[in-house]
Amino acid sequence: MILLLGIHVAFCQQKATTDRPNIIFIMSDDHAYQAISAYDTRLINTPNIDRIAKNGMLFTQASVTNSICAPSRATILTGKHTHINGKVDNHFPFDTTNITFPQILQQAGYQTAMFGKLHFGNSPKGFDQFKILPDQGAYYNPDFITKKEGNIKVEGYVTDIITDMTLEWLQKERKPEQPFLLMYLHKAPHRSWLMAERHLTDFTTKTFPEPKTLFDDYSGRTSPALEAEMNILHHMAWAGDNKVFPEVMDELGIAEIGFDKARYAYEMGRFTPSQGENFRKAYSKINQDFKKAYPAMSDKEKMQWKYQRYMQDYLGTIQAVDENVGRVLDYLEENNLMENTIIVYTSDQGFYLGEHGWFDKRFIYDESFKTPLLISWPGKIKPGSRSDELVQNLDFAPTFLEAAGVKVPSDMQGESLLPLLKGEPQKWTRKAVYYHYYEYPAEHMVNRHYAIVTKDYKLIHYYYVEDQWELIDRKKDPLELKNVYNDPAYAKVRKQLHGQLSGLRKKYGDTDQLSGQYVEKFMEDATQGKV
Ligand code: SGN
Ligand code: CA
Repeated sequence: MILLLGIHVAFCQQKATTDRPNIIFIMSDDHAYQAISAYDTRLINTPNIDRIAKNGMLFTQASVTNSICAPSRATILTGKHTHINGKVDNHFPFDTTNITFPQILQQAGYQTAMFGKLHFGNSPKGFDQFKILPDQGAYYNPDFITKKEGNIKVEGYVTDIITDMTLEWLQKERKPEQPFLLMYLHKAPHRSWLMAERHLTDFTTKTFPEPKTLFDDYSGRTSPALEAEMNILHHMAWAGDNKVFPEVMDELGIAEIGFDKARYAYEMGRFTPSQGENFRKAYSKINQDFKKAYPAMSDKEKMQWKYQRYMQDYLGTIQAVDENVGRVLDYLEENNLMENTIIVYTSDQGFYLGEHGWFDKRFIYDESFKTPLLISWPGKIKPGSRSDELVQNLDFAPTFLEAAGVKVPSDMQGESLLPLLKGEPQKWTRKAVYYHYYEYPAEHMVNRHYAIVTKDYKLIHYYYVEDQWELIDRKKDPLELKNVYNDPAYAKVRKQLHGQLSGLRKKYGDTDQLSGQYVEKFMEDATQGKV
């Protein structure tokens, strides 16, 4: 009897452990939802990423709290807004006294691993294994900082390599007796958009539809949209981004934009001779045609030409992300690992693909404020379901902890997505989200702003250089071209949103945008030109 009881207890413990779901968190860098066919079929077909939506749930209103890389990652790991976790910008180091959800899961018995881009300036805590790119990382022949092998350099294409590492860990290091957290984090499709050799000839000959606001003149909003330096015509580099050969620029007398040729030279310098040859070959016809056309091109035509070049390269990098996500999903299917696994696909923020004439992110306008989010969890999430709730990257930490049956620390600020995933949206409470972007003055010159976003409106405060408010009617003006803040017809809405915004700022503890130790240090760095 005692023996039987012992066996029973052991069995229950074992069951309790294996019942806890595995978590695979797949995140790309700067992946716009417009470039995932589950969201939008105009630009690219991504059958593998779409598999996650087919098996699970697609979120139409997922957003970030601060649309920039490292701050978004800090929010994901801590479940806290920027002003609390302190990761104000891409440069200020992550404060490792923060407690992150992987640390908590590891302590609770999860096996943990991270592969790819983190961008914290320091190594992640709470991981049994990691291989991360230093800083932004390189597309070709990238270096990695690893937990067990020191610093290594791997020949090949970064998206394939990160996936190889991920699969190798699943095959050789995963311990079947433990649930696992696997963070699989792509560098692609980050600037400067170098695609894999196998896609070069396909994508450099494609043509893509232009967005409606490619020629936005920014007249309907306050000054930050006009002052930002992320316009495709004016700020995208000819060689460094669009792959115009530097000697062609010289021949045509085209002036550099930023570190244009230096960045091109840096990328070229990383290639092996054969990779470099393939690259030059793939872009040589484009360069020949450009040389002939350029002297007669109007500004409008230059914008159109640069937009096509941008899309070819950006989407080309996504083709490899999709293929590699497919490799991981296939492995999980073939090894019976789908059943009890939460698979998330998201990006650290959205990205402008020519909307408002822009590339990059940072602003609260939809294409960069929103981010793709697809989650599958067989048996728990109804296949092919959708949610229009206002979820955020802030919510991942509490979601994963709750799914693992671990207590969520009371100072985490997100809301668990479990009710939405399990088809109980009536239990979801959030009706408005809070946003705060800080990195200014800095690259792309997007002014600091904070905001409240509801399903119907955005109330935005650009506070740093000038004091300016914007009110966007999301339903009537989905392209976000018109500030109606001073329109008397919106007086009541404006008043109500101001009240809600103050309430949110109080709730999240962001009462004074210019104070707090992190922000003060950031300001000091910014004034000294270190940001
Ligand atoms: C680099 C890019 C910027 C980009 C930042 C932040 N410039 O500095 O265009 O906004 O990264 O990106 S580049 O000339 O170096 O490509 S983030 O995704 O890391 O936030
Ligand atoms: Ca990013």
